[in-house]
Amino acid sequence: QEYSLIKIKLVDPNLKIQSCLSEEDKKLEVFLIAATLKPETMYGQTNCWLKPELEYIVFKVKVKDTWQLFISTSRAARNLSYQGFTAENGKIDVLCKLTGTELMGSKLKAPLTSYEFIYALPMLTIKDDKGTGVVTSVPSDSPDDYTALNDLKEKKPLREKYNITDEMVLPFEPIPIIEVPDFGNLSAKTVCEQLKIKSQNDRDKLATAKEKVYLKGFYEGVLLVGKYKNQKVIDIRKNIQTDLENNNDLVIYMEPEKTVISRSG
Ligand code: ZZB
Repeated sequence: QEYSLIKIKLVDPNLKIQSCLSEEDKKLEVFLIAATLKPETMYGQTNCWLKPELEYIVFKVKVKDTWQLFISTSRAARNLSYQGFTAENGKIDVLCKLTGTELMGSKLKAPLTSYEFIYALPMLTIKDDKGTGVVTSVPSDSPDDYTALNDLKEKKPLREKYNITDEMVLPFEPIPIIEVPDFGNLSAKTVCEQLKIKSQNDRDKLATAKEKVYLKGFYEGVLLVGKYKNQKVIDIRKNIQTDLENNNDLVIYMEPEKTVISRSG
């Protein structure tokens, strides 16, 4: 499985990370890396999701001859270490370990979105064993993101639990970026309302919603913004991926198939 990893930059130094770094490494840029199959939706990012209790690591990578710091699960870092990003093949230079909670509320700069800054917010349903453990949020087109963002907007105690201020959540509305026949320009919102999804814990309904918008958006979606405006998503996805990569905002990541242990004999 090939994923695009979107580089989402930490705007302010994180104190815990700073305390782990040498003076030299403190000069490097730090990125959360979000795994996605849909780089064309990056125009609609409103926040970045982290799982509060999950452990993330900060590790050193080289992209196009520039050293930088990436944040992901150690599982993803290990995979990246076999894909030419680290000093030595298969070896990770772990500089710091921290939980999602310790990164919550970080101010971030993400590529392509029209919001100048976005924030790291909690999503409880992130899977530990998929992608990087960092998920970028596109509530216009992803039912999971739409519902999780609404949960945070509607539930003040949930914000308070993770020290999320109103300014990090309330101003952020889904951005219309892709027109999908029958679903309009906020397809996730349309489908979540149709299915009467109440919270991010409505897992079955959310799976149905995802299936509905995924296929139709994939084959029939038309981009409404940016350089490839009015073109079908399926025709220009690769161009957006290449543009982001050339601009140093994206790296390509291969996720190996899960090992199947067969019991024979
Ligand atoms: C941006 C985006 C925009 C996404 C969208 C989806 C949608 P898949 O297809 O099942 O492999 N994701 C990535 N990693 C994780 C994780 N560890 N736990 C939970 N969710 C994760 O799912 C890939 C998508 O799942 C990724 O693409 C990411 O969200 C999320 F408009 O990134 B996506 C209808 C979906 N729309």
